[in-house]
Amino acid sequence: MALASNSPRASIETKISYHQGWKESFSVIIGGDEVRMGKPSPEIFLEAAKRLNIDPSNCLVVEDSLPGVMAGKAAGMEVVAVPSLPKQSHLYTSADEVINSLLDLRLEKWGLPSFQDWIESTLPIEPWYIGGPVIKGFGRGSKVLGIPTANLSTDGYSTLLSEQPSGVYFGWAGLSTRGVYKMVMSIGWNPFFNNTEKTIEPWLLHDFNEDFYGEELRLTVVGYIRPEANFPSLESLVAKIHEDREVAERALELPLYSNYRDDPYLKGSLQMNGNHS
Ligand code: ADP
Ligand code: RBF
Ligand code: MG
Repeated sequence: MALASNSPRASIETKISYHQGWKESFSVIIGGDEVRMGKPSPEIFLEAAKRLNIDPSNCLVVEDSLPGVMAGKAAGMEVVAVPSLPKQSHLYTSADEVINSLLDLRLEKWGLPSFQDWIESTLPIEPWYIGGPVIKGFGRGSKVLGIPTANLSTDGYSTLLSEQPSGVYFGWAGLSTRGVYKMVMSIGWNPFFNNTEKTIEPWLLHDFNEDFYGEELRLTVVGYIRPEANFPSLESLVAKIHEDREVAERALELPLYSNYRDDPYLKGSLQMNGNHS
């Protein structure tokens, strides 16, 4: 595995030093100042292949930039593009595949050994936390899809939200006055409806007899299922979301995920306001 970047070698060294174990993951590291021409010239990738002692046609390039994709293709390599900006995938047509985030990198598609951490159609992630009062959404979850999603305000979470790839996730949901429930959610722009704002839409896997707008909702997000997608019909979108529900229901029984049901964060406001009901 090689790292080939247009950044000067010294900048790469500095940046990588903040990430433990990363430097050791690469057997070759090349900076832009170590070749005559940077990307989009194929030179840097050809040099990387040479130092790896691997034929360019046997290399897979993972790239976030357009010049990088061009360089990889010019080097005769296969290229997976992971655009760093959302909604830019249409610009990357020369790539062999465009994925939304590294969560969707499937090495087995390219004849490489697959990642071993996928389990029962889910990818465990470093848990992350988000909470706040339930706000009004577009009003179409229950009405149009028959799937209510308790939308969360994104106020104060803009950094977290911009760092989290869009997609379908699952975990545990705590409602301050009610309890802890399984949860499956989408984060993103809902391609089927093409929203302009990135939203967080958790579906709590429990039948409630009433709405709970304004109540404090806390989420512990523990796993990833799939990227957001567009669908040819409303029925196929609904069917897919029900499939997601089944995947989440099952996965959350695994100790790996079920342990987080007791995460103190989910009940935080209960303890903090001394409400023992
Ligand atoms: P909105 O567009 O305002 O989010 P929805 O049609 O998506 O409206 O309905 C979501 C609302 O339904 C939630 O805010 C909540 O008050 C209520 N609700 C009832 N049951 C559930 C559930 N199982 N999961 C999520 N929200 C639910
Ligand atoms: N919307 C999409 O446009 N594409 C999706 O792939 C998608 N997946 C979803 C998965 C789950 C588990 C949930 C709860 C919602 C999903 N939605 C998706 C969002 C759905 O469009 C949204 O909840 C409604 O538009 C209500 O605002
Ligand atoms: Mg909703």
